[in-house]
Amino acid sequence: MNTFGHLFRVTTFGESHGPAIGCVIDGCPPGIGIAPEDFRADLERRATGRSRYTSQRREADEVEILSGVYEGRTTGTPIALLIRNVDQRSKDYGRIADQFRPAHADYAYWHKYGIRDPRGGGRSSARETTMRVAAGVVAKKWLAQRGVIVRGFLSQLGDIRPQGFDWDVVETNPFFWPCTEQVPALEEYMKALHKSGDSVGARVDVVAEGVPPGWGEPIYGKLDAELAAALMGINAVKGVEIGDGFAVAAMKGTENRDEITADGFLSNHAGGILGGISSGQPIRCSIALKPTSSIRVPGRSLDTEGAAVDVVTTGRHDPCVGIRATPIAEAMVALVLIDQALRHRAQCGDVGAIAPRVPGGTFSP
Ligand code: EPS
Repeated sequence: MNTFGHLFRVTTFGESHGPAIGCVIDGCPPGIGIAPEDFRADLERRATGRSRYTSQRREADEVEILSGVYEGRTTGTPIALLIRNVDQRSKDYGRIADQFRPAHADYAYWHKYGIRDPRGGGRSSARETTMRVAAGVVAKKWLAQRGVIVRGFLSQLGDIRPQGFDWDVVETNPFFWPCTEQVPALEEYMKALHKSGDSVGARVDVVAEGVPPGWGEPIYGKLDAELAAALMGINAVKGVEIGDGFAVAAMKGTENRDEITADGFLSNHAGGILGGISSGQPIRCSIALKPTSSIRVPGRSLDTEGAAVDVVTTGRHDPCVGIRATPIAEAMVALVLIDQALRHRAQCGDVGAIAPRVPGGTFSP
């Protein structure tokens, strides 16, 4: 399955070391202004080689719009986007082509298909997420025209957590970290990690503000269920929380409920979703990403013949994939939201609230 969404449908294709990667967006509303340069900012945010703390592969990530846009506006027909791969170094993968990296998808791909493209991780590479971000740019544009802003930040790196929060600083450092004072400590942490040849996990939070009440389906296709599936579908994601997430297990009803007054909700434990439908409050999602499996520290495994091997992965790998995951998670949230908005419009005839509502409020960490 390489297609995502119901009315706003995105199909991605391509491998990390193939000639190109791309996507087709079907069902996109007409009239959205889109130019190749619109993709640049988010693709840069996600790209490798933009700081010393990520993979040093250098891809231009220039989007070619092949169809679905005329005179700078979407036409309602399928939008095909293409990015050519230019900096593949497939010899890095020669030694591990017939070995299974512990914790890597290559073991499961091999057993499922009996064949795989090992170069750069092939289809299981984080390179695929480039096209999710590209499709997310179109979704974000449509959402922004309706007052919906989707943005995220790194909320944990290993065992380090933010000691302050300011949206304005998130984009000023290579980690998407919301507290400037801690950035030097993160840099030191990453340098030591790189030297050790190991990798580390991370957590990313995404917030969608301005979502009106009513988006989401009541039983199957709940907004939170689709967000969880979309976010879990990002490579390396092992956990998703909506609102207070797993913390609700230890809560009392009196602590967890978000009381409602004429001035608004008094809290947002629910993460902006009630009964699978947006409440008008900020939507809060959080993902946990596992440590990169491609590491230099030797690990025991098998090769495709079943012989024991010590796997050592060299090459240009991210010591923490979470550092580049913020724009990817934002894109997945935006794709779910546009799809649910269009579904709501199809059934209910508008994308805003029908009944009077209380103010949704803003996000506070
Ligand atoms: C990746 C391994 C590296 C990363 C790649 C993701 O690929 P390579 O060994 O070819 O340099 O650079 O990330 C990207 C190319 C990208 O655009 O995100 C992996 O195994 O997932």
